Amino acid sequence: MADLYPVPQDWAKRARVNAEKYTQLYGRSLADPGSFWLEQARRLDWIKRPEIAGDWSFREEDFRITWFVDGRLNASANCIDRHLKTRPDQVAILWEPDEPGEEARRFTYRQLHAEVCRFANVLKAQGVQKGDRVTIYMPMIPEAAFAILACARIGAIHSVVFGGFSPEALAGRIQDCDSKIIVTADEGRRGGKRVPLKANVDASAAHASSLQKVIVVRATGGDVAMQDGRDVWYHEAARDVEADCPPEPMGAEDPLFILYTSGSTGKPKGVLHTTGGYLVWVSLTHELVFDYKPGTIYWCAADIGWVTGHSYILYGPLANGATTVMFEGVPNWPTPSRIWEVIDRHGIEILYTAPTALRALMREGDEYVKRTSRGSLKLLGTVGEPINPEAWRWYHDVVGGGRCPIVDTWWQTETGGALIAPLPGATDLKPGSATRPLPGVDPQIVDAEGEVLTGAAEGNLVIAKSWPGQMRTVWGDHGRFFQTYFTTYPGKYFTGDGARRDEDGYYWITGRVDDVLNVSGHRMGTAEVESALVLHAKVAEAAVVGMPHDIKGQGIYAYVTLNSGEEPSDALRKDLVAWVRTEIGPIASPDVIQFAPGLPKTRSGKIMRRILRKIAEGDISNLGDTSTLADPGVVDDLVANRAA
Ligand code: 6R9
Repeated sequence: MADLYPVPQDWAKRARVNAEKYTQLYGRSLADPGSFWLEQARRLDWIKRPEIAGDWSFREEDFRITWFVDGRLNASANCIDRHLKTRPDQVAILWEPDEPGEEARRFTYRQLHAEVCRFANVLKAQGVQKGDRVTIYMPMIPEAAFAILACARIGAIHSVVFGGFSPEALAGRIQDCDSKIIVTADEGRRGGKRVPLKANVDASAAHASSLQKVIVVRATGGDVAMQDGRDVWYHEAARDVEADCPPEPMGAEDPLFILYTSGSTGKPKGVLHTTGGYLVWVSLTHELVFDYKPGTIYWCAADIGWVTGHSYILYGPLANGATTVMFEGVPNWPTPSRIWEVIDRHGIEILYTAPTALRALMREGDEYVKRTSRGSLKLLGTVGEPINPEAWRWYHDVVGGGRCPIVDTWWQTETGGALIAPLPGATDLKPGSATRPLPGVDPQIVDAEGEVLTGAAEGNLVIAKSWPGQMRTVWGDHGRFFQTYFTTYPGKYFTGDGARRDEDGYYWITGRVDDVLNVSGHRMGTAEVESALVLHAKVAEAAVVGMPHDIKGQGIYAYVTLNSGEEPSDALRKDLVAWVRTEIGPIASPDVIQFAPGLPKTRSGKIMRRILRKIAEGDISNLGDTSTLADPGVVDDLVANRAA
């Protein structure tokens, strides 16, 4: 067992949970979930404390998932108001701007309360009511947090759309949840560049007929067009509203937010999370996994537009009375030292980031790290994709100076918060393994037939029992929710991931087993990229697969068949890449486009992706059985014209 990093002794002594306590907590959580979860629910402030814990079934005949259903609470009151008694003057949100020379902004819990109340009153004044969907399309500025928490305060359902998504992608997400109002900014800033958010909203409006109001936060002062009767400057509207806004009492199962994520079909799913279970889950997991003690300066370097930003920049940390850092910029601007400089500047103790960022910074050499102190760091975390052991060791040895445990947290938009992750005071670490399940999580490895494999095994990862942070439905399509997650292995939640469990019971996530790509930790459905490509006037057909990529983890490899009469060219290749960027956003840019006169299809017309994946990976010696193809000849052409 050479590659084992035992729990450091001081961690075992000081942490909230040591190995013995973990075993006991985990055991109780599965043996007596009712009392375990009602006890855990006490970590929140309830208007009415629940007496019912989980009530769920993953079977078709009585399919249901509820947690704490008789409880009442408000998420924003839990993240703000209850800290006003204990830590009103502690910094809640510490904002680091894109420009390194610019001053950081700090909001204490008292100030956060005032800002969120004001934002909530502006939303109300614009007609937003409990249950309405509010789209939030914002840069990483404090107002994004205020808008999110303001929705929670008045019981509106927020749907945050990542600021890097295109007008088309934004329109689809506004329309799908029938959102009448959007909160945006004039522009965003990232790595010294401007992002035209308001102009993107204007462009999306033509395809989003539900949209009636646009609230615009002035962030850069850039010039934007304002449409009379539709567009409202936030700073103007905020002048006319009252300073206080009492939190709306919500049922535990009332929706808190929708977040769109890619699945294996073309249309992103609106993942719905509710209030009580989600908040219990993110608060508990944030406390356990980061061994969080209130006041510790903590930085989750995700974007607020992804679930990691929702759960571990905002809801989890704020529920726990944290000082949470929000960073407007990017890791490699103006230099690859930026992250480490921000850590030194603010005395950050916990850093939570993605393997893709680490790989990109690792490539620049150790000098950029070593010229900074990082003496404040105590704990490191990763999320978003499997971390390769090499990047893990670099993070541990170079970034953390060998002192800081790494918590590799496996989870999904659907799971609300981490499900498999080490606890720094309890779990010996193995580089590349997310280690063991958190309390209440019952993972299983099943084979293709659904047979549960025991002991050391590799197969598909399912979760056998509900946990409070589980998504409750796909917005507007409950049938799709059941169909997507509970029919592959009846009675179990199917994650879409493959995993291996070793002889010590440690889990090693091997990646997606469905048609979902993970590009730089961002989920992308192959079908979404394909639909974008075939919208192009010259494209007849497209098939997209993942390919190994040093920095991004996975890159996008697209096979494109042109309409007859159209000629392949480098110019067209560039045009298609630009096309996908405008249709979806820069994160979906294909890395490779191979023009293909034909795609390998079965006689029933199904594209054989297995073959396309192998060619993209360059593994052409072993293409497997091609005899079932309608025209085996196309494979020779694909191999001969490999583009990578
Ligand atoms: C939180 C988040 C979910 C997919 C998931 C898996 C991959 C996330 C991981 C990981 C290995 C980890 N993933 N964390 N794989 N180790 N620590 O990323 O949510 O964007 O929905 O992506 O990401 O494949 O299924 P989301």
